[in-house]
This record gives sequence, structure tokens and C-alpha cells, in this order.
Amino acid sequence: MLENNISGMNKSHMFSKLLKQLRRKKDSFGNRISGLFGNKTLVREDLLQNLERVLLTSDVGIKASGRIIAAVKNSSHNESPIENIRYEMQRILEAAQQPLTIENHQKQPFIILVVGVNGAGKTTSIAKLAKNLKERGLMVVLAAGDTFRAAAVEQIQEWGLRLNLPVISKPSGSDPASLAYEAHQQAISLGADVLIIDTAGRLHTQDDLMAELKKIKRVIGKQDDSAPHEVILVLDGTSGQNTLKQTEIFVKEIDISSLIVTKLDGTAKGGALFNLANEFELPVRYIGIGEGLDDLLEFDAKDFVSSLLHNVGD
Ligand SMILES: Nc1nc2c(ncn2[C@@H]2O[C@H](COP(=O)(O)OP(=O)(O)OP(=O)(O)O)[C@@H](O)[C@H]2O)c(=O)[nH]1
Ligand SMILES: [Mg+2]
Repeated sequence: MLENNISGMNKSHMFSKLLKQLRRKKDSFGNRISGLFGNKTLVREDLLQNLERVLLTSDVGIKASGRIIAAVKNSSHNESPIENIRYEMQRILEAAQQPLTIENHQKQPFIILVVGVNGAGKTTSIAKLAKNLKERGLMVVLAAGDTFRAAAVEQIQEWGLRLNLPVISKPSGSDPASLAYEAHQQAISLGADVLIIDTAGRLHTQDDLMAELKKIKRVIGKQDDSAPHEVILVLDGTSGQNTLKQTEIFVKEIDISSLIVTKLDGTAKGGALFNLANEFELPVRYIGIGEGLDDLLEFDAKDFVSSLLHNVGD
């Protein structure tokens, strides 16, 4: 059985990386939360008010914030509320913790279609994911399905070169569905375990582009009716409430299987994960915590909360 976590990086190394990256900036979500508890003289009511403000302005959302605040209110008055906060935060996020498993898949290749709005971090996340899967011993092929811009094709080709992975591409302007079809055929003939298909960024309001995604899905299904096996929506973790709206529409339009939430390094809006986990029953497979190839971590609710509340209440 192959390891699920990123090989070469043990658990404690991953945690220290998460901790460092999530709290990279002074006004990051983690630093704001822990800052609240640094002030020992704060009375309970003030703490509650400040906590609520931090949660809401970090885009934790009204409902998830309500759950955390209720957990504090329910804690006894003579104990620190921190353990209740930790417990409730973990409970919210645990619903979304379901790692991507590919190894037991019967038909090959396992096809991952990656979608999302412009600039969310799709192509970068594909490169990071490809590296991760390659290190898990899987043979990965990439498809330059963002045929919209010449630069997009070049971008993924460059990642392919760096990672020493085949990239199936066509000139920009080609039909992305036919590229996806060909990439599927080539991945089969190369004996690939995994095919990851990049797509052009689109706004959820662009009907023609949504139709194009549906066509890509249909075409992939022609050669293997169980494919695509995973449709990942990539969300920019700094875009706050927009992440909810985007998820809602992409789910409705093309049946998303899971999420990758990017750019959680240092953002003041890092609460979006709680909002997403509380509102949707979608696994968060990975989180992006930087621009480097190793800055994609398998999502772990306990580690995430521990890094937010690091040194709090000790
Ligand atoms: N800090 C940080 N930057 C990231 C992360 N993920 C991606 N980025 C950066 O975000 C920018 C956009 O990333 P891309 O991967 O090109 O995004 P995309 O969704 O493919 O964009 P389009 O193809 O234009 O739709 C790049 O500068 C990335 O380096 C992350 O986790 N943290
Ligand atoms: Mg891209």
C-alpha cells in the first residue's frame, strides 16, 4: 500500500511547514486568533466579542462562527474556553478531511479534471499534485487543456519539463474537449496511472465556458464511462465569500467531487475553509500554502486547527 502523504516529508516536517506558512504574515488568521488569547486580562464578554469579530472578518462565515461562539458560551466560566474552540473548529473541518485515494482504482488512467475561476491556482496546484503523485510512485501525464491562451500551454509544458512528466498539448485555440480526448488516448498508450487535465479559468457566470467544461467531461466519459474520476474545483482561499458562491455554481453545473483551497499562506481571510466545510459536503483534498512545488499539503483538520491555535492556552 502506498503512502498517502507527501513522501519525503514526514508528519512533523509537514506540520512545521504548515505552521510557518499559515502564520507568515502578521495579520494572518492564525495570528489574529492567537492574538486574542495573548491578552490575559480580557474579560470573557470582550473575548467573545473580539473572537466573533475575528471569525467574521476572516470569512469563517456566520453559521460556522456561530458554532464556534456557541462552544465558547457553553464552556464553564472558570475554565479557559480554548479547548472548546479547538474541539468545535476541528469538528467543523473534519467533515471535509477525506484524502484522495487513487491506488485502489481499477481502470487506468485515473482521470482528474481541474476547474476553477481565473487565477485560482489551478495550473500551479496541478504541478504540485503531479509531483506528489509521482513521489507516491504513480506514472502521471498532464494535459494542457487550457487551450485558450498560448502562455497557458507554455506554463504547463514548463512544469512538465521541470517534473519530467509528459504533457499532452495542442496549439492554443484548439478545442479543449478534443485535446482531452487525445490526452486520454495517449495516457492509455503510455500506460499512465493518472491523467491530470488543466482547464482555462472561467467565471461561473460564463455559460459558454461552463458548457465547454461539460463537453470535456462528456468526451472523457466516451473512452471510460467512469471518467473523469475526480473533478477538483480549485478555490483561491483569499477570495472570501466568493469561494462559496463559486462552489455553489460549479457544483450545480458540473458536479464537483472535491476542492483544493489555495493561497492560505498568510492570508487574513484564511477562515474560508470553515465556511466551505460547514456549507458543503465536499472533501478538501489539499491546501495550497505557497508558490513552491512542495507547498501543497494533504488537508488534515487537526493539524490545521493546531497551527491556528499554536501556543494558545499553553
Ligand atoms: N502564495 C500562494 N500563491 C499561489 C498558491 N497557489 C497558486 N499561487 C499563485 O497564484 C498565481 C496564479 O496561479 P495559476 O496556477 O497560474 O492559476 P490558474 O488558476 O491556473 O490561473 P488561470 O490559468 O489564469 O485561470 C500564480 O502566481 C501562483 O504562483 C498558493 O498556495 N500560495
Ligand atoms: Mg492556469
